[in-house]
Amino acid sequence: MPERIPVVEKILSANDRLALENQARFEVARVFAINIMASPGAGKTSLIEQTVRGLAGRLRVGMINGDIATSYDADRAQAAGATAVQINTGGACHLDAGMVRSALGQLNLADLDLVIVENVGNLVCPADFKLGTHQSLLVASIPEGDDKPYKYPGMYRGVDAVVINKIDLLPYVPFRMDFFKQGIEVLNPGVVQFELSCRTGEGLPAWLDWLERQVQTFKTA
Ligand SMILES: Nc1nc2c(ncn2[C@@H]2O[C@H](COP(=O)(O)OP(=O)(O)OP(=O)(O)O)[C@@H](O)[C@H]2O)c(=O)[nH]1
Ligand SMILES: [Mg+2]
Repeated sequence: MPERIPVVEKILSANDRLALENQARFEVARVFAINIMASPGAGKTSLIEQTVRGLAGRLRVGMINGDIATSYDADRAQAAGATAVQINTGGACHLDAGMVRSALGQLNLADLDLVIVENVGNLVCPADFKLGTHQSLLVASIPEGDDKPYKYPGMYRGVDAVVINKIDLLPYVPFRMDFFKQGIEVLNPGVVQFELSCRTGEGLPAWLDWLERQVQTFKTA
């Protein structure tokens, strides 16, 4: 129905405007922001916990967590040392820029170098909503299967970096790393990738160094 199309466009552009406002707030405060997306249980919060601990004394980290319900993940990030704010989306399957704007009202950006946004676990909708972060990261994990880039191309196409988590499970779960990476390469040629395990710590230093470099490059630009 033709009259529906302008409504959708209006909603999307309203979100984009709010995203630009969020980005401006990050710019003014010189805070680098990254949006982490993944399927449920891929290890978003585990990566955030490891990142906060691994960068302790190097970067001051804030975390905005989006979940349909509970504050479990914000509590975990806070326990790891982040300043964390919880957003309950009340059923929505993604964060939007307005929700992030509300959360920013509860964070003192002047005390932070990095804000990590944990999006709602979902490989579809979050990719369509800009939040105003500088970069976006997809956390994939071994037990999800090696076909995910082929089945969820929109998510893999739009991100700035991919973390492949749970590599400690490679001996136990069928997963063709070459096939998985070929899928990513077709959709997002040359995208930065990290293979790591939040459980064993293997591969974490390369991720932490890269993230710290992104923040420092942003701050000195
Ligand atoms: N074996 C293994 N398990 C992991 C690893 N990273 C996370 N897990 C486990 O995976 C489960 C989910 O981890 P979370 O960090 O809560 O995942 P999430 O993506 O934040 O989940 P939601 O926020 O619910 O979407 C937990 O039981 C973690 O202990 C890993 O590297 N290896
Ligand atoms: Mg989580």
